[in-house]
Amino acid sequence: MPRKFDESRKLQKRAEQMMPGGVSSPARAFRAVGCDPPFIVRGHGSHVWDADGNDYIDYIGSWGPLILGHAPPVVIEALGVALRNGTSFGASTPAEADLAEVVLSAFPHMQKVRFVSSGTEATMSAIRLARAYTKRKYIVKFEGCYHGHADALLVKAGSGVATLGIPGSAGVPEEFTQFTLALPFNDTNAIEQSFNKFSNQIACVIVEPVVGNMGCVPPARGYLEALRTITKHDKAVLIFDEVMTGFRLAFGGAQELYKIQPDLTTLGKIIGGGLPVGAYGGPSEIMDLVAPLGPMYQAGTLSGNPLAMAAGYAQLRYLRDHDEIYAKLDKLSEELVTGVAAAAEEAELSLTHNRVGSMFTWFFTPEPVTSWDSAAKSDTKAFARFFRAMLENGIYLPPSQFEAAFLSAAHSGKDIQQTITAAKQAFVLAHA
Ligand code: HOZ
Repeated sequence: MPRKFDESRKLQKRAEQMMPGGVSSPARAFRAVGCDPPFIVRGHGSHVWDADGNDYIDYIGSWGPLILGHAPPVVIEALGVALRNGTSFGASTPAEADLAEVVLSAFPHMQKVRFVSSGTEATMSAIRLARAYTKRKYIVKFEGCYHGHADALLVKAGSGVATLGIPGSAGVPEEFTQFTLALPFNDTNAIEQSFNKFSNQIACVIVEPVVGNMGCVPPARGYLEALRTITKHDKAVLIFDEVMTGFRLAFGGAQELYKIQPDLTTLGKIIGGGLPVGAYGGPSEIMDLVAPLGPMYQAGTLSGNPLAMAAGYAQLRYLRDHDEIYAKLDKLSEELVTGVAAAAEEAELSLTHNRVGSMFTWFFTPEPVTSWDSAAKSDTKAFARFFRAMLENGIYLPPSQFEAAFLSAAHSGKDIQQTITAAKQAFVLAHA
């Protein structure tokens, strides 16, 4: 029996009357996959349910935060306790220092951290701080990387910008991006050339050390080391945007996995346990420029919100005390990603699969995907057919070729086998 989506369609129509595209964030509108989005009403463990009662195995996980799955008891209990005391005070609370302590323990280069309310705020503030510290104007970012929607960063960006084919964004005057240099990811020559041309003028290089926003793209061997060497040599700040990778690829994020220390790190997603949070941090020498200690201004009414702090602290403490989770995530993700790739091969479809830990993407292209140019060669129409067939089979994937999927500690071997079986059927349809 085909699934019914009547309730979700009704809800979508209602939302469209009042909200652009019916959504609060463009990627959720499912525009790139040619179907209406299911309206999610409940999540538990590895599953979500929509308004029509359809059940899905979820590989979005709220786009990364839910590393323990939906509604993990440890987070729900901590939230219950915090909630009874109130929702927001706009004042300091003990919970901020609790979360700060565990974040600092995971990132050895960080001596201080500032909490904000989203990843966008974290990256925007880290760049302002890098400029304040170096007294330079230029910034380097990479094509297909996405660091939120601040004006200067919406240049050749990934995520929804890439999905919807919007090259930059309307409403951003070119003067606002004149100091943004967008270079190809994984290309050491390009970065060397830029530093030669703009020597002593580049404030920072910001990078997703493992990219999640053009689909999952790992760094080439030696690439992060090269970024570290070049930035150090030119006294530019190296910013690792670990909003996705922090506490996901390892407790200490991509920088622990690849053993590279950046100057500043931005965080979000997992550190909020599913509530809105971001953070940026680094050595005191840089962080002490942030107001009220220094002249770099950044503020927020809901920054350090006690509910977000409590949820994040509960989730991070659980991860710290259950380090074995990372090996389990790695093993199950490998089983899933290679199982689906083998099903594609059986169906004589050439896919490329990229995976680092529990972040992964099946690209509908036979060629290796190492940069935006190679990701963009994917057959997005075939991806959309695959996506719709998977959804019909009860598998909820990111609705874009250019977004990473995530596995959680709540996923089971049974979920993985069910997903591989669904993929076998979907590949037959994706062929059509
Ligand atoms: N920027 C997010 C994915 N990379 C999408 C967030 C959302 O639409 O919820």
